Amino acid sequence: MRTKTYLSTLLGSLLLGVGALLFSSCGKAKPELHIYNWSDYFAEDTIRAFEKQYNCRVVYDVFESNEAMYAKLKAGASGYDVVFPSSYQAYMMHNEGMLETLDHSKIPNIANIDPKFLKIVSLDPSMSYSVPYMSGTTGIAVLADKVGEYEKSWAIYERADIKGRMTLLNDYREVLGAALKTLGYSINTTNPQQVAQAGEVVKKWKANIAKFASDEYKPGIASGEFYVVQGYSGDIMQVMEEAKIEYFLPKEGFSFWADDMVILKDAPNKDLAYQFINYMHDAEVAAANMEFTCYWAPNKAAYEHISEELANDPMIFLSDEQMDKGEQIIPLGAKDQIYMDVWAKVKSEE
Ligand code: N2P
Repeated sequence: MRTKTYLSTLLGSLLLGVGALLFSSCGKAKPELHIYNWSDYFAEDTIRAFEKQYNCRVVYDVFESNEAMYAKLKAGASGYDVVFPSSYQAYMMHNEGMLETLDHSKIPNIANIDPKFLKIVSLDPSMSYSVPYMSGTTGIAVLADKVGEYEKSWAIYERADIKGRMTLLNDYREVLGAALKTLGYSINTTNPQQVAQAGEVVKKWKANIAKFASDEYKPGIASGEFYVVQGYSGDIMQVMEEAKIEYFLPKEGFSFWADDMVILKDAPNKDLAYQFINYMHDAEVAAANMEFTCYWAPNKAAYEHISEELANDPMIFLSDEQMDKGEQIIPLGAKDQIYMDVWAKVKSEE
């Protein structure tokens, strides 16, 4: 009995050893690409198709704001290869030496990038450290059935009759920016008095909202929990059919933005990162991502592959007139602190 046990143990170990040998020689683990991105930002098949084509595994983590993403990276989170900051955040990260200078020979598809985008939106028109991914607007979505008559204005947040049914983004530049617009100021002012005034406006709005939310607003309005939300155009469009949702760009002005793809300087798998960025600007891949996300991928080769409906959607391709009412959030360097201080006060005060 003892001998039998000993023998079977020996046999077991031998088999395990052979197995390990086999695994290490033939079953080599696949290379991994670590992505850090906003949620709901790829078509359903994008990642799977990339994994198949490049025989790799993609690990996809999400963040809900530039601030949260940046804080995590600064706190020492390493291991990410490709990150998707908004352009102003990418600019700041580049200034801090966090980003790889891009080798264009490894991204031939950047020839597809729409020059119009580079001219009017990009903060890095030579794409030296970033490649644009998507662009959209930040506006207001309402459940018309619940809200009744309303004006297309940020003043909707003053409505005490729908108190507790509204949300604002959990994003200091977007929320203070909206308040600055209602006061007739630039979204990028560095005048401390103007930002302080905007803080007072947000405090009034805060009394009527359920919460500051950057991800929850979407299922919240789709399910009818929230009636008015500040949100991103494409994310609202993705759920528009689930409920009677209307989206508008407030008359006082709004922000438009772009999110970019960057490679971190300490990225463990730079080759795969380049392949991924290049893949995202394949005309058909970019078109599929546009159809799903309902944002503008500034890829001129993709425009031929999108549906007529999308191509003619004024929420995706803004008219020049609308564009004039929007303002892009730009980096403010050290003056950013003015906003952060006011925001911290708004958030902490009852
Ligand atoms: C993606 C939302 C990204 C918008 N779901 C913010 N730049």
